[in-house]
Amino acid sequence: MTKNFYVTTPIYYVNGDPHVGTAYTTIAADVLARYKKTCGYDVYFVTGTDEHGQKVEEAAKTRNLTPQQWTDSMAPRFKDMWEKLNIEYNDFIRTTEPRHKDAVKKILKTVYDKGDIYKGEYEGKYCVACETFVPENSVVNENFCPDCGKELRIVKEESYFFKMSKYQDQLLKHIEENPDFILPNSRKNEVVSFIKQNLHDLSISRNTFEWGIPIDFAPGHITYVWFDALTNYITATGYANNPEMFDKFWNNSEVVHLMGKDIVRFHAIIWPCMLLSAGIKLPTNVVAHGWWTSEGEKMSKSKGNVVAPELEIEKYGVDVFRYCLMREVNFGNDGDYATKSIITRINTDLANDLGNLLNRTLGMYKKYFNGIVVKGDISGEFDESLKNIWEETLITVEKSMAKVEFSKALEGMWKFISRMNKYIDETTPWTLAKDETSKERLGTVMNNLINGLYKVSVLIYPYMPTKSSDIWRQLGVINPIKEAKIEELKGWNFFNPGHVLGEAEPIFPRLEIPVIEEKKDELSINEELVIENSIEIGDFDKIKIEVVEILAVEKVKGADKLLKFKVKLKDGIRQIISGIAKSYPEQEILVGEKVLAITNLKPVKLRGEISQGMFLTVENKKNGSKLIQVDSKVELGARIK
Ligand code: ME8
Repeated sequence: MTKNFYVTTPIYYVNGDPHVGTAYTTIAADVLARYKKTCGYDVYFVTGTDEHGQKVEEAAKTRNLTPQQWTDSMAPRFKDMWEKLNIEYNDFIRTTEPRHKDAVKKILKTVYDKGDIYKGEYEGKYCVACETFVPENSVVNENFCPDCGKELRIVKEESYFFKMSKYQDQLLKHIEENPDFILPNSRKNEVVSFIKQNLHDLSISRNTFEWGIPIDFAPGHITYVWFDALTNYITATGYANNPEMFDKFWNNSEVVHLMGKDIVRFHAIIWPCMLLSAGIKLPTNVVAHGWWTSEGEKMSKSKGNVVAPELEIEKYGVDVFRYCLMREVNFGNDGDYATKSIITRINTDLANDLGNLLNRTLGMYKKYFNGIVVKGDISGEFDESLKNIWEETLITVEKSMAKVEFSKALEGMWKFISRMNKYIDETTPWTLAKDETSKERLGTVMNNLINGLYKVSVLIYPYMPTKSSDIWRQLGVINPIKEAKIEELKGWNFFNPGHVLGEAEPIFPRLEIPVIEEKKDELSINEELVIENSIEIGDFDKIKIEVVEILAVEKVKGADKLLKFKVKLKDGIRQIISGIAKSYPEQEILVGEKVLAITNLKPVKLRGEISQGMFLTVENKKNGSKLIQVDSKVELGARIK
C-alpha cells in the first residue's frame, strides 16, 4: 500500500511581498515533498494565503480598496514567486474561498456542540500586526508587543472563548508520548514549559470589525483570524467537503507542518487543542525553523535590507539559491544571509566538489572510452570504502530527513561526493589508461564514478530539481528524474555496456565575491583628518568665555555699526562695545538676555568708548551677526569649556 504524506507551509499574510523568509519555508516544504516522492510516498503539498483579520482590513482601507480587492491583488504575487522558485505545490489555499469558510464553520460547530465554547468578555491587549492577544505579563515597555515590538491596542469586547485549558494535560501527554511531535527539540522544550505555566482559554471571536468568517451561533461575531487560519490545513484536505480525500491525506497520512519559530506556539498548542476538541487526529510533526537575518541585521523594509528572492535567482539561478538556503544553516537555527558565505558555498560545494567531479568523470570517460560505457568487473582497492560511504550516506539522508534536518542530509551527500573525488585521486585513472592490461580496471573505476554520480543526482533532486536533471542528461539518462526512486539506488550498475554518455558541460560556474562597497556609515569620521592652524587645549583654556547678562544697551553716537552694552558679570558690571547694531535695529529687546562673552580680553577703546570684553556672535548671512543667547536658567558667570 502506498504511504501518504501531507506537508504544509504557513499560509502567509498578504500584507507584504514574499521574501527570503517565506521563500525559505516554502522551499523547505517543496524539498520535503519531492524527497518523499523519491521515497515512494503519495504526496500532497499545500501552501496559501491568510486573508482575513484586522490587519488586512486596515491595510485595505488605507489603499481605498475593499479587503477582498486587496487580497485578490496580493495572492497572485505569492503564486508568481513560488513558480519562479520551482515550487511544485498541489494546492494553493486562500482563506477567503467558500470551501474554507465551510471548514471553519464545521469545526466551530463541532467544538461548540462539544461544549468547548462559551460566551464571555475579552478585556486586554491586542497586537494587530501579529493578530494576537498579549497577556499583561508579556507586555513590554507598558504597551508594546513582545514579538514584533509594535504598540498594542486595548480591546474590550464581548467574545466567545474556546476552552483550551481543558486540553492542557492531554496535549502534554501527547507531546511526551510522541517525542518528534515538535521539532527540533529546543522548540519542544520551549513549548512544554509554556504549557506547564498553564494554558488560558482562548478568545476566538471578534465583534468590533467585519473582515472575517461569521460565526453561526454568535450573531455579530467573526472568527478570530488564527482559529480561521489554522483550520486551512484541514480545509485543503477536504475536511468539509471531500471525506475521501480527508481520509487519505489526514487520517491515513503523515502530516507535517513547517513554519518559522515565530508561530510555533500557534501550531504546537492552539492547533492541537482545536483538533483534540473536534476529535480529529493530530499532525505527525510540527517543525519550526529559525530566523533569517540579512548581512547580520534584522530584515526590515525601512533598512532596505530585505532579501528579495527574484534578485538572488537572477544572480545565482533558482537551484543554487535553493541549495544554499537549505545548506547554510541547520533547519532549527537562525541564519544570516550574507553574499560572501553564499558565494563561498557555491564555489566550494557546487563548483569545486560536485561540478568538478562531473566534469572530470565525463571528460575521462570520453577520453578513454569515447563516452561509451564499457564492461568493468575488476574490483580493486578503494572500491569497498567508496561503497561503504554510499551505504552510510543513504542512512544519514534517511535519518536526517525523518527529523527534517536538511543541512545534515546534504552534509552526508557531500561526504560521498568528496569521497568520489578522493577515489579519483587514489585510483589515478590516467595511470591506468597508460597500461593496456589495466583497461578493464579502468572501466570499473570509471563505472563506479558514473554510478556514484547517478546516485547523487537522485539525492540532490529535491533540492536542485533542474541541476540534477542536467546531470542525468549529461549521463545520457533520458527518463525524467522526478520519477526516480531512492529504493532503486541500491545497486551499482545503472549503465549497461554500450550506453552513450552525454556531453560534459559545466553546470556550476565559479563566482567572484563582489567587492562590496563599504556601506557609508553616516556617523563615520575621518581619523586622518588634518586641521589647519590647530591650537592646543591650553591655548583655548586661556580664553575665558562666560555667561553675562545684558542690563542696558544704546547706540554709540557717530558710529552706526556700534552698540554700547552694560553687562552684569559675577564680579561686577562692565561695558562692552560690539559691532552688531545692524543686526539689532531694535536693540532694546536684548535687555535682560543672557549671552556669551570673552571676559579676559585686554580692554580697548573704540570710538572713544572703553570695551571690557567681547560678545561671541554667530555670523548669519541673512540677518547679520547675532549674539549667542543662553537659556535664562543658566547661571550668570557659568564658563564655557
Ligand atoms: O504568521 N526568517 O504569516 P506571515 C525565517 N499568517 N522565516 C521567516 C522570516 C524570516 N526572517 N520571515 C517570515 C503568519 N518567515 C500567519 C500564518 S498559518 C496558519 C498562519 C516565514 O506572513 C516563517 O515561516 O507572517 C514564518 O513562520 C512565516 O514566514 C510567517 O508568515
